[in-house]
Amino acid sequence: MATLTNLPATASTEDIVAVVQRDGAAIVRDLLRPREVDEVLAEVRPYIDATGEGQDDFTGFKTTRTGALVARSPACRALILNSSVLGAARTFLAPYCARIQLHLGQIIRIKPGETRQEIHRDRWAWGTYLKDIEPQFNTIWALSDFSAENGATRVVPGSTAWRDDERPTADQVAVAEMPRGSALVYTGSVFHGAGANESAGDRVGMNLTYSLAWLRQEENQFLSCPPEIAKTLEPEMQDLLGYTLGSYALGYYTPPLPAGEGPEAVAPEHAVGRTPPGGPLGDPELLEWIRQSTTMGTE
Ligand SMILES: O=C(O)CCC(=O)C(=O)O
Ligand SMILES: [Fe+2]
Repeated sequence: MATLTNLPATASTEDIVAVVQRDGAAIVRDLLRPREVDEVLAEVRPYIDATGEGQDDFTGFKTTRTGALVARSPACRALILNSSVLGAARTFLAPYCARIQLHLGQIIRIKPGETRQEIHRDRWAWGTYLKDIEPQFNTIWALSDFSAENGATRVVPGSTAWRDDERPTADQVAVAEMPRGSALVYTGSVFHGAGANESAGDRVGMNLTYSLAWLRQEENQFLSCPPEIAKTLEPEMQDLLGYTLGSYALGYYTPPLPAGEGPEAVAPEHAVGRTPPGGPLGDPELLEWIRQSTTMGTE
């Protein structure tokens, strides 16, 4: 049986990134105190209770998935901004992008009787086009204990560079058993899947994932957290939602106002009442960097 490296809550960003680069996944134990887990659950419980089960075997016929966590829950926002995990996401994805974004936020409750989810890569959300870059850094925060019996995530350490059509043997699969308040961190490329719940209680996890800001988000954050709500949040969260450029000119918009009544191209910060750094299309230094790292502009 394969195993996952367990790191203490005091692990540095570099420690987390080093294990994730080597194995594709790690457990960071006891990041949250019991009271903090209780606060998260108190805020999201009404939404979880009102969420219906999945409609196919991938999302799980006995699994509920609850979203819009940024708009709905300040305690969830604090987890999204957790400095060691977000720091690890930024460091890990830095070779492939100028900025990262929140890709999705979802509470996954696996009820008793649920069967195993198919082993997969989360990067398949974008199909199999992306080959040589790592698009994603993921977390599942344990809001209940995670055990082999109640459906702890099953992960294949070391599978990051496997072909898309490879599948693990039973002894290559590790079970992410961890106490509530811990987090499984894993890449978009590592093979994994939710376990079967053969216990009498729910397994509850919060899946928070980050991706390169030049890719489309799995959970559309502009619809799950529209500008009226995003305006009330801290700038770092606004940026993670996508209310900032993903690169030079990437993500600008034009407010659809009558002729002459509004600006033309503006950066997304405009929608949340902020003045972006650089011009409306972003930092001119970034344009220069693009010029220098490509042959753009040479005849
Ligand atoms: O809930 C889990 O343990 C994993 C779920 C998962 O991997 C997914 O839905 O993509
Ligand atoms: Fe997954």
